[in-house]
Amino acid sequence: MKTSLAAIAAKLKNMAGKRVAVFLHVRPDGDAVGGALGLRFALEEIGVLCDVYCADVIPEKFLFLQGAKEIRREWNGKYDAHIAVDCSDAARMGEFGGVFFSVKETYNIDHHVSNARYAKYNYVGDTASNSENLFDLCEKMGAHILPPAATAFLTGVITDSGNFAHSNTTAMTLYIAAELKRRGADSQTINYKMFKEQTAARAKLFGMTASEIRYFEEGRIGIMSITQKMLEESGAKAEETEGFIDFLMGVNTVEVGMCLMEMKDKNYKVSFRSKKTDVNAVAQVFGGGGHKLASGCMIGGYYEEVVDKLVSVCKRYME
Ligand SMILES: [Mn+2]
Repeated sequence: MKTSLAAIAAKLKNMAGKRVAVFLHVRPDGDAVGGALGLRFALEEIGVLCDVYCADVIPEKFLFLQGAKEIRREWNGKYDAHIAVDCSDAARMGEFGGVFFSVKETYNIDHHVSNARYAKYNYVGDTASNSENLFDLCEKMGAHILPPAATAFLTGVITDSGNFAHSNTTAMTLYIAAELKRRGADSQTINYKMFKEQTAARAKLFGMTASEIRYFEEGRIGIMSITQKMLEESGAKAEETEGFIDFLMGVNTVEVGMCLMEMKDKNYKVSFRSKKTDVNAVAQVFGGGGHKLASGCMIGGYYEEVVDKLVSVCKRYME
């Protein structure tokens, strides 16, 4: 059933003294973690007891948020209502996707237009971040938003809007960010934790990688490569290379950027980013896929051969 945010707010307000479980999705991001924690604190402000569940470990970078370490992976309970946040379908909750339906009162609050409306009460707002919807909900519940909740919600707004740089950023996104700042959100710490903080090993690996970017087609194609040797020398972990490709896309001539990660078995994990070329189509040639402007695939072979194949296929899809 489609429900207005005001109707959901009225129902939750009536739950003082009762217990609620909030669920977020697997591979949790800033909007899932921030939104769930902000909602938890707001519910507690109106006397609702609240626990937060996620089937996956919460990444280290979000642990600065108050309450992040209390997010549970072990199911513990009996609750009067279940609320899913930022989950477009129940499968996104991972192993909690089944338990979610074990109570009658289920709520689904999300911002993905593809949302499957799987709960008893569903609200899907087309916002940059789901944290905007949840903040709106808390306002409608008349809950006090204290600084820890404001920081949590603003983490969601900032991460899902790409620090207000993505095209999904609206006047409402900025208005809500201003309201959260007014309520004591720590925007400096959020920015540092989300976009700047890194290990010395990552900084070293980045320098090694950036100094060896290769260009093709008059600079329209840029390739960054990370070898096992570079990982060893720098001491960085493969997952710390997230964001490297965004740096490559800042190079003014680059239309398509690729990041090649050498795996232990002589396979290359390739990430594509594009300013306009359909890199979903390019990735599909190699059995991968994704979105038009961001995709990925795996390719086996010798490094120079892999580069040749990637460049020649990519050229076919460029105007
Ligand atoms: Mn989101």
